[in-house]
Amino acid sequence: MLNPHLSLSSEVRTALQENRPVVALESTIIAHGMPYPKNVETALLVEKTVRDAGATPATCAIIGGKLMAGLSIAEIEILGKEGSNIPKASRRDLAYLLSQGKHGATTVASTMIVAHLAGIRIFATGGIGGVHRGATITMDISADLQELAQTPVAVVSAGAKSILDLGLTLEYLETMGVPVVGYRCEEFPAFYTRRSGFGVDFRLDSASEIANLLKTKWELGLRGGVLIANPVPEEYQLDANWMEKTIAEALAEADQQGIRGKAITPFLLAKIEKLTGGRSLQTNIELVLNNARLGAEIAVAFCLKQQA
Ligand code: PSU
Ligand code: MN
Repeated sequence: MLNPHLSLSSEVRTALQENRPVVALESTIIAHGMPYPKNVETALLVEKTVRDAGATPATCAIIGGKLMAGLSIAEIEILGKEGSNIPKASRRDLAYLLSQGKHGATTVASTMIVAHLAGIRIFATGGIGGVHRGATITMDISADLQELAQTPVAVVSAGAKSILDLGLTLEYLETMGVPVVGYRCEEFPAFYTRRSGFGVDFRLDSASEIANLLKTKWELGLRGGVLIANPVPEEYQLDANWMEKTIAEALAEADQQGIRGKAITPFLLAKIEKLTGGRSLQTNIELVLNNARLGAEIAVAFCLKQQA
């Protein structure tokens, strides 16, 4: 029985019924993470990438008070065009937006919730939220981390941006029992760059081994997800020192303007894009496509193992 608040596109419903691989995708990245029309173009290209790799894409959002897995092109257009007019919806926002019949752009946390309700195990995105720099004072820790601790969905990301405190983010995940798997890498990637100076917990070099780890974790009845770190392809990574300077400048400006809470990540993303003359956006797009590809490969491998 499907949850009464959830609605699946016919493509997603059929794929799930036939036990075919499905990859969940988020929508905060569309409404708050990239400018129009690049956001819509990218969202559609990400869906195509998932399809080309043999899985069905399920872009998630809240439309008119319904949790959606699988959006029409028109719905993706609305999210992209309306941008920041669409509320950024994390776990705490769901009940309000649904009960008011509103739209919402789902974060990593809430996309995991939608995926889980729909029966989707694999989710690909750009970067996850984490423990912010200065969190010892602000207590700004993304709800994405708690979600990884409790909801059984694997999240493929290019690590996390160094707008966050990556060391504390990894400590938090360890405390919560969330395995951090590096796909063909030993270091946790820092989104725009392949390296961060922090190690992953385990390196795995194939989608099949990752699918095996997921199956094993969930067979054990261990709750929560797995974070799969997939570094941005070499040719698209940005210079680490330049990014560190740029991020410091963006953080200083956010501080000056008193930007806080859920507004901070979108603010920093837009600022970094401006400061890098759009190069951060190009890298962002490429790493999302790269994650969509790996997400689909893992979903295909996971499906095979479920049927074996
Ligand atoms: N990191 C990015 N791009 C994004 C986000 C994070 O590089 O678009 C979005 C994701 O949706 C993530 C959310 O779940 O920001 C985290 O926001 P917060 O820190 O407010 O929980
Ligand atoms: Mn936050």
